[in-house]
Amino acid sequence: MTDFFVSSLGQVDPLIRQALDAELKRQQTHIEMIASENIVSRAVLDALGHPITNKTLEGYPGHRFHGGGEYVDIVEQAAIDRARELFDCGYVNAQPHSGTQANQAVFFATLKPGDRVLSLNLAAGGHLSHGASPNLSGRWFDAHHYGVDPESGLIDYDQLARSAHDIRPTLLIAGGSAYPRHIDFARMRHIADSVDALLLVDMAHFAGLVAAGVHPSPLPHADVVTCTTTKTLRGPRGGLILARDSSWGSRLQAAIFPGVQGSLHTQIIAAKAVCLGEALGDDFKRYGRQVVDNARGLAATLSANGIRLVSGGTDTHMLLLDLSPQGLRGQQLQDSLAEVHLTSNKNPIPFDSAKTSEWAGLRLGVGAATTRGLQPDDFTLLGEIIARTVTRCSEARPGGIEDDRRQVLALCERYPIYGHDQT
Ligand code: DSN
Repeated sequence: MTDFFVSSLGQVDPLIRQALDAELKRQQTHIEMIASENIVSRAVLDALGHPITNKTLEGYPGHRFHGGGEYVDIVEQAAIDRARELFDCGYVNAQPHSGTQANQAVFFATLKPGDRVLSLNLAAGGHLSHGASPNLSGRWFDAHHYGVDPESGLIDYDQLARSAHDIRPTLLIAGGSAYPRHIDFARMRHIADSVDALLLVDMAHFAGLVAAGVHPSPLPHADVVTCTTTKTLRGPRGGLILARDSSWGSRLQAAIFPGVQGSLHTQIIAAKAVCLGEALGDDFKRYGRQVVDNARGLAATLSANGIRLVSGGTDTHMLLLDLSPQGLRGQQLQDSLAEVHLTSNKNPIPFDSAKTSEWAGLRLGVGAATTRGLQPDDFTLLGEIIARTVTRCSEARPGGIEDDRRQVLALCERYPIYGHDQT
C-alpha cells in the first residue's frame, strides 16, 4: 500500500524513476552543446516541483476566474515586475507556455488570417513559428521570407528592404533559432516603418545575453518582443511577451488568454519568477560575459582547425558549423560527437537542402557548459576534440574516440551538476 502524499516516485513508479535517474546521469556525464539548452538552478527546480502546480487559474493577477489565487498573484506579479526591470520595458506577459505560443499570440493580436508576414527563412536560421509552411503560422498567414548573403552569411538588409517594398507585410519578424550574429534592430525598424509594418523581434536564443547587457536590446526598436525563458535566460520551459510600452497590451493579454491558451502553468510561472530574479543579479551579468567570451574562443579554435563557420564566427552563444568543405552531413557529426559525450544538433546552413538527412550544418551553443563553469581553456580543448571528430568522420578514421571521451568525462567530473540528492 502506498501513501498518496508521502510515497516517493521510486516507490510509486519505478519505470519513470529509473528513466529520470538515467536522464540526470546523462546530463552529468555529457557536455551539453545544444544552443537552446541550459542548466537551471536548484531554486528553479524547487519551484517546478512545488504543489503550486495544483492551482487552476485563468486571467491575470487581481482578475481571475477562479478563487484562491492570492498567492499565485504574488508569484505572477513578481515575474512581471522582474521581467520589466530586467528588460527595461513597460509591458510583460509571463504566461506563454512556450516561445511558439508567444509568437502565436502575437500573430493573433496583430494579424487577420491571410495577412502578409515577412521573416527569416528556416535555412538561414529562422523559426517554424514565423510562418514556415508546416506550421499553423505558415498555413493561416501569407508568409514570405528573407535570407542571408551567400558570401557573408549575414542578413542581406538591402535585399530585405526590397522584399519588404514588394511584399508590403503587415508584420516583419527578426530573430530565429540559428542566426549567430547580432541583428541590426534599428535597420529592421527603419524597414518596417518604410512599409508601415509592425516589427516583432523573437529573441528566444539571446534573451539571456540581452538581460546580462552583453547583446543589444531589441526593446527600443520593436513593437513586440517574444522570448523563451529556457535558453540563455537559464529558466524553465516557457515563454514571455514583452513590449517597450502598453500600446499592444490589452490585445496581447486577450490573445494569450482566452485567445490561444487556457489556465496558467502555475509552477512554471513560479520558476520563471525565480529565473528572472536570478538574471537581475551580478552573477548573471558575469555569466553572460563568460558565455560570449567562451563562444568566441570556441569559434577561434574551430576556425584555426580548418572548420568553416557560417558568417565566420559568432556574436552570441551560438555557432553554426558548415561541414560542406569536408563533405559531411550534420547527422554524421552529431552522432560522432555523441560517442565522445558531446551533445549537439544537426542544422541546415543557408541555402541548404530541405531534407534533414542532407543538412550540412551542425549547431553548437556554449550556454549550458558555461553554466557548468567551463573556462576558456576548457572550450579550447572542446574545440580541439570537435575538430578531431570532424577529421575522424571525414576521413573515416576511428582512432582516438576513447581518449577524447575520457577528456570530456574529466571535464564533467571537474564541473559537476547537481548533487546526487536529486535521485
Ligand atoms: N527552436 C528550437 C531550438 O532552437 O533548438 C527549440 O527551442
